[in-house]
Amino acid sequence: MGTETSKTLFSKAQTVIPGGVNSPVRACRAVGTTPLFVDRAAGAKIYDVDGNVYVDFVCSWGPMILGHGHPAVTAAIRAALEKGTSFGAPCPSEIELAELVVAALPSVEKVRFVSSGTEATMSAIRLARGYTGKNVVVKFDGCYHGHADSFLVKAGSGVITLGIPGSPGVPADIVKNTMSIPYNDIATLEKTLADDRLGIACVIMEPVAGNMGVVPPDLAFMRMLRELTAAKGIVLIFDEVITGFRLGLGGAQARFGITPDLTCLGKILGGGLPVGAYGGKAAIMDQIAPDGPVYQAGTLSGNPLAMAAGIATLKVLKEPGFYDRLEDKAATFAGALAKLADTYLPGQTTLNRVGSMMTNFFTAGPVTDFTSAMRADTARYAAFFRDMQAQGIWLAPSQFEAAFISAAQSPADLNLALDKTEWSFKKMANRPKSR
Ligand code: HOZ
Repeated sequence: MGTETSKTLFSKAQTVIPGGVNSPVRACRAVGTTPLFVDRAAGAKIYDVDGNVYVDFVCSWGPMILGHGHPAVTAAIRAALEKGTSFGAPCPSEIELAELVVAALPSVEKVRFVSSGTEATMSAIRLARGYTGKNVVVKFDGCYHGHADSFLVKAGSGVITLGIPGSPGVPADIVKNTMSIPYNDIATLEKTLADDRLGIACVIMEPVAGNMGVVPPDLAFMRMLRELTAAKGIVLIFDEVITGFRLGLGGAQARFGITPDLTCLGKILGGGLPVGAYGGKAAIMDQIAPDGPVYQAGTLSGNPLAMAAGIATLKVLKEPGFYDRLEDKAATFAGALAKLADTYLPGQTTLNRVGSMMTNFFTAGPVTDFTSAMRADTARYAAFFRDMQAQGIWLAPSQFEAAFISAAQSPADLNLALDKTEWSFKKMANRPKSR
């Protein structure tokens, strides 16, 4: 089946929506195609408006860990819907979700719900600045923390994908307070944090980078980061918008045994509805209005439908063995994928995986930071993406994003993806590299 209806809709969308999309990577420019318009999604599959079906490895960029339309989540949303869609006043489900978050993440004593990951990170740095009385935010090259002004410095995700170095509209006066340093580079970290003249309020980190493709942290680096920030009174923020409830109930912080001061959450927390959150030590969180002077607010914050979806999702994730099964599935899949790469493209790819998130980089590797991620052959990834889409496998339309394993993917779904990968790699092996 073709994709003519999607193409027609895309032309129409471009007349009323900038670039025809509401988030840039979706435009699929980096892979030389145009977006598929989705009609519906169920379990491990998405169905486009032309009637094509795809095994979904994008999982809405992470949230759909249970697959699409999980019955418990759908039932919870339906029940909440019957009671009203937005109150602009507290509702009991906010407490229930907050209690689930606090129980899952021991570093989080109090949590504030917002409506997106971007809101969570921008609010967290405001809080860190208010708490410390300092201005500078340190981030890491290739990490992406949403699109707030302070973060658009050497950022990942769509910013790398589209090759945008910074963004017009972000005042120099704001980003002068953002320092971006290399991920996993202990020497630069030590030097930066040692300089008291900089006035560092916080360091924000993706504890597993997921927006320059998946890049695992070096544990020694993380430990040093925790030690130095604690010694200097710098607030350590983990952006667990992707890794939270993805790498285990306790996120990356539990997996690696490193405790941040503040944590940002989103994606899975909302069970597929728009939610973000930031939380941490009560002493810091109590600085937020109305208890403290740091202002942050939101009409749809704590939205009852989103709370219901989040609660239902977290309850399934808490079932015994959930993460062990997901980990096994991801490890088996990644093992088979690596074997295919070794057979057909030896020394030409690097598979980075942490739990159920992974990226197969088209470069010899190792990929440990932004510089090494940028060595990936994006033209090869684009060819691979197009092959996979044509064969019913839906991957992120960028080399610099993660592929996600969900609980809904069956062995047959994963084997189909491996078969199609083999077919594409075989073709690629007979073609010269683009660079
Ligand atoms: N920035 C997200 C991916 N890491 C979202 C992309 C999208 O929804 O288009």
